[in-house]
Amino acid sequence: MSVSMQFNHKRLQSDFNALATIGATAEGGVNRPALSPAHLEARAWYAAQVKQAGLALQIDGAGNHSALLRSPNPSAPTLLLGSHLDSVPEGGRYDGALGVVAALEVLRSIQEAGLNLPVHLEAIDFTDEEGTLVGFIGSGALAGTLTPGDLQNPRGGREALLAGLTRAGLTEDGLFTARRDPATLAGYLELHIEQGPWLYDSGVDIGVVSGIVGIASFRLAFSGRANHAGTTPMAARRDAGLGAAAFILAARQLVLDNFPGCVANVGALRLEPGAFNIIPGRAELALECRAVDPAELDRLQTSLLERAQREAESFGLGLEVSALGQHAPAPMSQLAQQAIQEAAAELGLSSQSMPSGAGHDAQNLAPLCPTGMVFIPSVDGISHSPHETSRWDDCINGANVLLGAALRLAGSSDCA
Ligand code: HGY
Ligand code: MN
Ligand code: MN
Repeated sequence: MSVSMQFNHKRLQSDFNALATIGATAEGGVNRPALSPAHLEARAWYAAQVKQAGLALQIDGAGNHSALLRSPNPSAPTLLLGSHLDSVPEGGRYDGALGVVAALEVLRSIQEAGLNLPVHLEAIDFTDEEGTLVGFIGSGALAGTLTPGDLQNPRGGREALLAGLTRAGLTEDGLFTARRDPATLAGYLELHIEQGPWLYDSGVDIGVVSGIVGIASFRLAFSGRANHAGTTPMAARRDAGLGAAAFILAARQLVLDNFPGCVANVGALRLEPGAFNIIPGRAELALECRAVDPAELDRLQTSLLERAQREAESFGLGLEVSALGQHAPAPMSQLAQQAIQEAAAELGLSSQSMPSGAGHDAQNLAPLCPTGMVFIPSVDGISHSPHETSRWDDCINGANVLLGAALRLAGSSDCA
């Protein structure tokens, strides 16, 4: 059987469009934070698609939803394909969703072709990839890297986590039953939009991901003294907002000057009590920093936290730092990269090896089994925005490459 099967493009597009209506926003994106009603609605939709396709549905203790196409060999390992149906708040339609519907389409196409593989195929939707609750709950639970400690002070807050688990019918203890024995895994492949400008600007069709960035998250709280905004002399203030503002600017300059290729972001800032006429006594900010190299990620976060302390002292402020989770950088497997590159070449598509500045579930799977990611161009590099979009031809290319790479990784031999 040739490994360059094609598949039902129309069905993929109708799935994608149907999914994009769930949690749709007026601006053209989606709002499906992990375990929110919209996210659970998307999962129910996915489950219905799986059943309609005559595939087995599996939901594990971490809420990961999977379609299964079993090999005739019951003791065969499982090749995982997939991504995530949750989104960032006010996000885009492609991030995660494309990878899940493409993975399902690969299973349906192989099933309809009557191809028997030496592996079970599983199209999985991972829980909380975006970290609006914890970050990588589903893939971390499956990989055995999620710990009870991760659930105590998560970046989305413990209350939101417990509410989400309850809404989804999940329990903290149940999350840890999702762990898989790595010996049962033949590999993991994920199709994803690049979420940056490189492929789109360079005109390359396919990105073959070489490695995924490491991510460290912190909550910083600058504390000063709330006071009257009108009667307190400017020189006598302990304004927590000044410490936070000075740190945000200093963090940007520190990364630009000393950490080429790394990033830092303050994605949320809250001033308390938060009134026009009160000097903010407290300023809380959400800090995230990323680096491809583990040692550099350590140096980066140390430098940022030292700088935060200096800014706090310069404005007479206190500083509390809460570490909210860290995900190690992960190299992709040579085997998977080669399968992706060959599948692209066979389809006459240009491809280029490239790192991922975005985090992905694949970084949890990489230490367990041969893991790879297929990137397609993001128009103008926009993502985590309702204006995130990709050309549909690129989506088809990506799904075809996912199919070809899956057949290669699965040994592509008919084992009937
Ligand atoms: O945040 C990220 O990098 C990914 O989109 N979850
Ligand atoms: Mn994603
Ligand atoms: Mn994302």
